[in-house]
Amino acid sequence: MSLLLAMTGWHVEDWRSRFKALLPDMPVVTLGEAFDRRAVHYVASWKHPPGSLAGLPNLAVIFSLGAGVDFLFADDRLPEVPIARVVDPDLTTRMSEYIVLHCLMILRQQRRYDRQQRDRLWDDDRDQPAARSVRVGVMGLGELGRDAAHKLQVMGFDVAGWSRSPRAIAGLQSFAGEDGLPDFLARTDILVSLLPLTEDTRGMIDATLLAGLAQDGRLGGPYLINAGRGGLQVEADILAALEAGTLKGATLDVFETEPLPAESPLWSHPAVTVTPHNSAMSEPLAVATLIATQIRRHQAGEPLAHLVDPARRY
Ligand code: NDP
Ligand code: OXD
Repeated sequence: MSLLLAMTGWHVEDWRSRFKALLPDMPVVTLGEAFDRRAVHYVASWKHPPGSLAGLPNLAVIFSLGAGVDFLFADDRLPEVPIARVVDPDLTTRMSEYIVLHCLMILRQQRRYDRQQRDRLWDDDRDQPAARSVRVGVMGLGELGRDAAHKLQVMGFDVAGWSRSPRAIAGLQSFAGEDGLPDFLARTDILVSLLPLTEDTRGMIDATLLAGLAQDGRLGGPYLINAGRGGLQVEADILAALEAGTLKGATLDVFETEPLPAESPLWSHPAVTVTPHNSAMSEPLAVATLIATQIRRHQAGEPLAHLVDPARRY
């Protein structure tokens, strides 16, 4: 019974060492070596080469090494076994730090003061909106969205959330589904996207959605923060809305193509903040420990935690 590590872009030997330490009795194999495909019961994957998990007759579970699982469903030869993903308090905390940081950067106009400092300009603008007068809308009220919404409320923002199914969260105005989207957008000054990438959400941050955001808010125009997935956004539409002035700024951690190509106009746009898909890096030992615990549970016949719904694909 072995664990197959299937990843691209990460140091597989570091992951092998972590899993060997946590599961000393379990052989840990990698795609880059010859291994017995019948012995593989578990896979831990991050962006495995499509098709590489086919032909594992005794595979029982695929573990995503991240919170998102869109890369798994992009593989049309993915074995039909249960998929479990990462839900980790450290990752959640890091994401909330990022969301609160960038909402505060917008509220307190920090980019403007950076420019003023560079230009040695003393302009102590007295128009400082209060957090309670700024309406933040969090798209996605899952593990990450709920925590971010709560921490934004602690900072005083007027927060609402939007999800696929109705969510009753104490103190949070919530909207759901396509029917709830227009009202949610119309009361949103800062739109925070923490949605998974699925067939339903792909490309949804487009011209139509951006045009629905509030234009009457205390910030003088709406802002977008996307830390979900780049496939959610249509970058040409974001740039067009920025040029038209219907979007005042965008903070993007994720992109249609990653790494963001050097020629992308997003890099140098004065109203865009770019971060390299690291708003919430998973702490490797925490992830390996979570997966090792799940494997032990599975071997003991206990139910797995954090299972992905194969129909919803998140
Ligand atoms: P969850 O699965 O816990 O939550 C997803 C939320 O999105 C749920 O509230 C769900 O609604 C909602 N949702 C899904 N589809 C739709 C839809 N069609 N319309 C409306 N709402 C929808 O995910 P997490 O919070 O753990 O993570 C969210 C995403 O964040 C990940 O999938 C990943 O892509 C991204 N991420 C990015 C990172 C980064 O570094 N940039 C790091 C980690 C994650 P409902 O509640 O009704 O199910
Ligand atoms: C994740 C990510 O999905 O880092 O965990 O994007």
